[in-house]
Amino acid sequence: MQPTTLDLFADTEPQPPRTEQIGEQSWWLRGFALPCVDPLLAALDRILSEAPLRHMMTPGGFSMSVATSSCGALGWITDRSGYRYSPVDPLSQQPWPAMPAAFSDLAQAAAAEAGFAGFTPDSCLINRYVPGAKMSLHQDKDEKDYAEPIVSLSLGLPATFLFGGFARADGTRRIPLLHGDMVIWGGVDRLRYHGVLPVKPGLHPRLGEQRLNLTFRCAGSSRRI
Ligand code: MD3
Ligand code: FE
Repeated sequence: MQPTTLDLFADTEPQPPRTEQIGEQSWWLRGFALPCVDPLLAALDRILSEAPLRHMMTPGGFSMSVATSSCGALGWITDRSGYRYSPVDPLSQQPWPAMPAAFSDLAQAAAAEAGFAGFTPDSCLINRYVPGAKMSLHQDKDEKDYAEPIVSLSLGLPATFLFGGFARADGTRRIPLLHGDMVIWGGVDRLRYHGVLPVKPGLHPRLGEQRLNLTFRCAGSSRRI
């Protein structure tokens, strides 16, 4: 047997842990989605052909730098009258595309790793960042049941995620999210402030000049009675 240089490194270099706890009930699963990227992207293409990405208007009248769409029973929307979940895509005035099993199965598997067994999302928000696009610090408060976690999947270009505290002015931790990474945010961490720094220019081998982020949510009433 003639070991290659790669084999030697694989055997001797200490590997960073693939799972990292970043909050009391928040977990970063590096590369968790890598084995299923192909079916995910195929399903995503079908969804975006039905419900294209668009730059929504905030209640304050600014166009978001991130382009968004959704699938599942509910989709997150914003316009001059506010933020909310809607069963209908305002562009097509039709229901959002159904959530593919490839999405909900992956989200459920990731949530289970973080101790949230049986997670059944009814909404997937799709965010596209081109270089320069960002998301300012905010809390996710439009979902009905904060006992349900939010599960995120990052694809394409890297981004620096800001994980904050419970007040806007609290300090933030910077988390470098890569293609295939997933994060689960639940329980006591569910209402933390968070955001994304402007995405740096670059070309991802699979997705080109963009970062896609999918967040799986239970937006409607809780599945727990
Ligand atoms: C932490 N999206 O769509 S996902 C959003 O990368 C959003 O596109 C970011 O924030 C993105 O609302 C971050 C990760 C995320 C989502 C919800 C959270 C992190 C969270 C809720 C509480 C704490
Ligand atoms: Fe958010």
